[in-house]
Amino acid sequence: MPTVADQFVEVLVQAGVQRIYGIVGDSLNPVVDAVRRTEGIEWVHVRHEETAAFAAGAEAQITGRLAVCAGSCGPGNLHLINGLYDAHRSGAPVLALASQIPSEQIGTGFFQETHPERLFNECSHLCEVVAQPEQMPRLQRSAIQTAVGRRGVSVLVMPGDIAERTAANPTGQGVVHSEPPTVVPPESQVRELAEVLNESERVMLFCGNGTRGAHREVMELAGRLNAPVGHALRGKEWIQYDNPFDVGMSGLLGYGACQEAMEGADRVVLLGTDFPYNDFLPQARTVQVDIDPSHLGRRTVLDLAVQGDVGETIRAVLPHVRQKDDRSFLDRMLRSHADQLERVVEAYTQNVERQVPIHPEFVADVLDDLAADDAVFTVDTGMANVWAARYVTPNGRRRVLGSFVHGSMANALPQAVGAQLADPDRQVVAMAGDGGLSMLLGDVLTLQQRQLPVKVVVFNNASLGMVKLEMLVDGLPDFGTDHDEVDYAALARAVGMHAVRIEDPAQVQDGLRDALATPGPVLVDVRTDPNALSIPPKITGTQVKGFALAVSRTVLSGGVGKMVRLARSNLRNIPR
Ligand SMILES: Cc1ncc(C[n+]2csc(CCOP(=O)(O)OP(=O)(O)O)c2C)c(N)n1
Repeated sequence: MPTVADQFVEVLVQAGVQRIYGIVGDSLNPVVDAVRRTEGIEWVHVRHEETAAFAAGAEAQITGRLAVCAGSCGPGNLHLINGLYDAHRSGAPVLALASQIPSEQIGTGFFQETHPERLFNECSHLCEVVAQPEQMPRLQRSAIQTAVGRRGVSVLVMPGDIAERTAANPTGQGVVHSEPPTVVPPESQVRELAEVLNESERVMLFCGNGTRGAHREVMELAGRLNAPVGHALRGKEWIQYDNPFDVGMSGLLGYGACQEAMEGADRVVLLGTDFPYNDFLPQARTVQVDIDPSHLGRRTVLDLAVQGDVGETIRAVLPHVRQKDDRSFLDRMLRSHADQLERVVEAYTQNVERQVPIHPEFVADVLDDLAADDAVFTVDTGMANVWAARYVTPNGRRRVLGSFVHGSMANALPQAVGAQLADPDRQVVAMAGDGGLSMLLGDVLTLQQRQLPVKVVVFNNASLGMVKLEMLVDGLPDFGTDHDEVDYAALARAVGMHAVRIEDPAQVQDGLRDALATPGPVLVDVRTDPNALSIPPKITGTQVKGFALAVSRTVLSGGVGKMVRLARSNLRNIPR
């Protein structure tokens, strides 16, 4: 007779799950043993459960299908939490198994006791305890269906003794419904949207993650309206390529004329974006289209709110939208965008081939040139995010995964693990900060031991660079941000991994080219300039003041040389 654990694993296999990421232990052992005995599913041993959750989230984002992670009772599953928040907030269908202490001990303050059903509530659509075998497999199928259908996390909490018990119900066969429905707004809304677009003179489209799969439709609408098209970070990979209307990106990491276009437009159309920084939105003259009604109007006041899939909505509205003749707004924005790119982005990559320490933007630029057309980039929260946003050129086939909504550090390495396992033949490049890498460093061992051919490029500035920038902008001298230099290549070599350290800019091209061409895992540790900081496209008076204040404070405390260098490298980047 199968146990509940056997049944659990069988249901996963039926749902197409090929692996479970996690770390074995006590209450989880019956499930792990069932994996050992079951064909078609493997146990992926990682070194930190946070890696397990991030890897599952990345796998789900690459495949669009359910991915699974697991943690043993108490601290084991507690470690999953940050990665689960990230997966949930990224809309990645993930099932997490949080195993639990023996059921008879629950509530007694037993060894390792926690209450995962309370802890994981906020980062899941469904979080339930399997208290008796009779609940299975129905509860598990419901958890899977919820994760897949509502795109997010489900958590099952299962005491080890329940997992060991004989299954009470036949496993049977189940189906997972995974094709999302087409959401088209009602005719009245389509007409209203068309009217608003027709009566506006200068329309600007601002695109987010919800424009995935709607590139053609967005371009057609932009052409009809002569509308500049800007994007949020999560919209970049879907909308920036082959886009003659591109005016860049908004937000703290943004660049180009996106902000200017938003301010100059008499109508801003938010397409599939829940872009969180309301200060960057005009707070007027705005219409929004989103498949999720909870996104409508939550960042800005709206003239019109339309619930619908972006592609479907545009297809429905296009027949009612008149071709605009006047291109002057669009042309002005395109020119301004080109000028700004020239000044802001190119300023960094010109003459940087000789700069020591190596300019991180030079590294990102070279990486962009050399990486495969269908590479997956995983990008650490921190400055790597900025470099990826500015230098990784999307083309509709590449993917860029980051912790774009949750904003957690240390995501790049574990996400690369999941992306590579999901697609073993694809080039996966992790753009890691040295702070991020050191946080989950143990999982470099996972790359080596499984021989996952991930290429980890460490932007090693011996500093928590992003926070250094935040402090400067807030008028604080940087403090607690710098640490001793670490040779991550030496660390990687110590575990048998192929690794290179690059300190000379002349080695960047060849070093990265060789690394990408080397089979198996490779770590490239690039010693980069900690003072190469980016400045947001729209910097306020107070922020400038803060910047100046930090400069003078640091000068007063003796750090003249450093601040002069920093000021020099940033001056070129401040939009005029
Ligand atoms: C788990 C976590 N801790 C702290 C932060 C705050 N934080 C954001 S970026 C950052 C610095 C990242 O440093 P590093 O990985 O070295 O990258 P760099 O910015 O220097 O390129 C910190 C501390 C965070 N986002 N997540």
